[in-house]
Amino acid sequence: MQLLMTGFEPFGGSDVNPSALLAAHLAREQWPGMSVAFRLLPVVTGSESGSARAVLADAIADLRPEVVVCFGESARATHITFERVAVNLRDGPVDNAGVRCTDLPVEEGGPTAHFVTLPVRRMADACEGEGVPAALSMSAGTFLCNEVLYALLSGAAIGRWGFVRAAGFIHVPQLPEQARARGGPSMPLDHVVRGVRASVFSLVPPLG
Ligand code: PCA
Repeated sequence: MQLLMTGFEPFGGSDVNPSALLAAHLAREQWPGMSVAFRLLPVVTGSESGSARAVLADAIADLRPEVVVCFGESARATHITFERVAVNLRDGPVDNAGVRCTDLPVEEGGPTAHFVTLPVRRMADACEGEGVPAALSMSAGTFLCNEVLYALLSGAAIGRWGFVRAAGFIHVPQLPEQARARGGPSMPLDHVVRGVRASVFSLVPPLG
């Protein structure tokens, strides 16, 4: 099974993004029965060259993964947060290219929402089984994580990426060092890695 993991570059004045550290770390590990690749996504909205969506689309075309798991940071998250849905709305803070979207769709004329196709409950249970708090979420927000998830699910749904059998998004809490600088909840990276590793491992044996 070919699995693609993505994380985002730092944004919002931080010099680190735990989602990239996590995904890069996991992609370096040995995964029996799986081939795992990592790509870093820019925090850039839109679909033009250099955007998160364009980098993700290139990676998917290149690797032809059966499973895609994207990771992002949420400064509000207290748990490893398994997103269940993406909505057709871009309304967020300024991205790393200085662009802010207000009241824009991800895809003009696209459906209101797409459901994630990863077995999120099984994955969250596996995370909890490692003693790492997990939660299912009904909103990935309206910034770039939601945008990337919407585009990913849309591409898989319309058969652009017919080989993608399951795709989804996991938000992870900020790191303790980030929380010390700006407040809010946090989780040490080794806990995040342990919980998410178990979640991803629960995808083997293969998806039903
Ligand atoms: N989190 C942001 C975008 C990049 C990231 O790691 C979000 O939740 O949309």
